[in-house]
Amino acid sequence: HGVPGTSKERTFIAVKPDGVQRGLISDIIARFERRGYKLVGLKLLVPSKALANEHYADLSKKPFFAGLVDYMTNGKAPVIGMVWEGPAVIKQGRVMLGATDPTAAGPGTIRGDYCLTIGRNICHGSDSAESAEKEIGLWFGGKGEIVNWTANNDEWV
Ligand code: RTP
Repeated sequence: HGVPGTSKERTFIAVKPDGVQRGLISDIIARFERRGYKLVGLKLLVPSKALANEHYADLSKKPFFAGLVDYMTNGKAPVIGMVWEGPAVIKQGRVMLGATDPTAAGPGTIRGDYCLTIGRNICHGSDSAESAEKEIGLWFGGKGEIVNWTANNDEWV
């Protein structure tokens, strides 16, 4: 699960079903890749209800919870789950996504560039070290699903 506060910090970033349907997977990956973050986990899946319920457990009392879980799990389009690693990736990942409500997201952010509706805000990012640890453990369990590798990009001329 990475080491928060170091260059090995890790976060969970997802492209939600509307982002996949809209063909935004590559753009979202490209932004993190070009920034210099390292992709250490990647999968495409239709999450189970159990996974979505647990992922959004903090929101279980909200009126939009059932609709949120259905949108994530109904299989109309899959989800891309990713683990990205690098300095301050938890905080910067959220900055790169933009505000949860896209009408408040600045230009240059993913949500600020591509969407307007809170219920269809195309992406997710862990909001704290605790959430990152929980979410990475939830979405990535299998042996070898997260890969440690050397990017050779941390010593420019
Ligand atoms: P996220 O984890 O997706 O980056 O968003 P967040 O923590 O900033 O926001 P949170 O309040 O935890 O909401 C999680 C997701 O729930 C959906 N939502 N729908 N219909 C609504 O009013 C509403 N409010 C929130 C969004 O998909 C949001 O990303």
